[in-house]
Amino acid sequence: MPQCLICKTPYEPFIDFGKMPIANGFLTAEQFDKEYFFEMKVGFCSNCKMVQLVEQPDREMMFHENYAFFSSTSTRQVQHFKEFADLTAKEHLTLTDPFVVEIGSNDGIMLQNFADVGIRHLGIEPSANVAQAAIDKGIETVTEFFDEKLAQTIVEKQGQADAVLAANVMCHIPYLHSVAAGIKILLKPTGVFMFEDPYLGDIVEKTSYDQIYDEHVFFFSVASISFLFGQHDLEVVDVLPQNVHGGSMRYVIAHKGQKQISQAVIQQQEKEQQLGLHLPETFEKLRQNIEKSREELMNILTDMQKQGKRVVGYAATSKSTTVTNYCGITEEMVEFISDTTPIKQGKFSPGTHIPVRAYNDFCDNYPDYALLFGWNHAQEIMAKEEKFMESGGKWIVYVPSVKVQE
Ligand code: DWN
Ligand code: SAH
Repeated sequence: MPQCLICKTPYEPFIDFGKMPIANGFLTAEQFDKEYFFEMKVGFCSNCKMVQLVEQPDREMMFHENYAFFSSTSTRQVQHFKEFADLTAKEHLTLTDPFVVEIGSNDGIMLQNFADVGIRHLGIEPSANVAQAAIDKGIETVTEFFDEKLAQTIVEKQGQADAVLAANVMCHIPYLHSVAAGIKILLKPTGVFMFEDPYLGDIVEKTSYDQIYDEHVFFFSVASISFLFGQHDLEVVDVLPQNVHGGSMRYVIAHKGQKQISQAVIQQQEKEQQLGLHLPETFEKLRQNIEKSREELMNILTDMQKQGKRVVGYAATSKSTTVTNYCGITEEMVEFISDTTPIKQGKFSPGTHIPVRAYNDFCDNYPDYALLFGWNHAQEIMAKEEKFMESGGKWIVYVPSVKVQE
């Protein structure tokens, strides 16, 4: 039986997605026969309440010099991180010569805002190509994986931080005890660690199972995060729901006893009890909902195929790798996936080998249906695709439920 990565309690997985490739491993035809797969199973620890992948590929297989995700591909996300940075500066960088550190800083989408106004900052980003994109913009970045040892080095060279930030990266790191120990060392006595990740409550409520892929080893709740940081003499002092990536939660962590705990923390914990995030039955039900979602999506796609309709995937997201592989979506159903990221274009989708093409290929010859793999950016995407809809084009969506949408 696998053991919980946080508290070592043995647990039974509640779902097995079968063999999955590297979600961001977009590849050329010559690479097909060497493609790597792992068994993707997910479990719930009834002791510390952490939901987690049973097996995760080695970190160097996912985060390297050809990492395919560049954060700044979404204008909504650029705005979101500006707001996050502004709030941090206003509320937490009030002492003289403040220092802010970001874990998983990618192409500098957040740190740009501090660099622009001359605030002392440091990005920690192990994927060399996206780190270089940040460095090219004048953002201080080290190409390293964050852990306790690196935290010690940063403190020795640059001192402790007023604020440590992280977005969509904590859930990627299996060795979270080392990360929490590093935060304990890195934070000034009055400092805060603020991080956000897709929220387990939203995943359960919306059946957004495509948030599960190799990079996402954990699916957090206030309960599981409180347990983890509690073991390192740190505590959750505030939680703020975020309307990004289909529903995220921002957690504010401080040294124990340093800050007042907000009512929001208590209220969110009560909400989690109502949602049943502490009960194995909830995840049994989630498995059933995932299976139902797959069946409904495949019914639509096979129907379209029979009718000879053209379906094109919209955005070659990491999440789409889970959907295409788990459902068994083929090139016969989805002609190609359109994506704005140059490094993905001209390649094939991981596992299912559906061609990934430039955005212009979508615009130049609109399909009958667009399968919305970037559903978390629906607002931004719908706003710029009016012409597609005017041409009679319709959307196939699968979160929070499977449907065809005009
Ligand atoms: O946690 C993670 C999140 C933050 O980003 C990482 N593990 C990897 C990545 O996940 P994702 O690939 O599912 O992210 P997005 O932001 O849902 O999708 C980005 C992809 O969508 C890019 O390849 C660009 C593409 N895209 C597009 O083609 N047209 C995005 C938008 C907004 C568009 O209009
Ligand atoms: N913060 C950005 C990027 C999220 S993608 C955003 O929200 O858009 C996750 C990023 O975390 C990748 O760039 C990856 O290289 C990085 N990462 C993965 N493991 C890490 C670790 N141990 N320390 C720091 N960064 C890590």
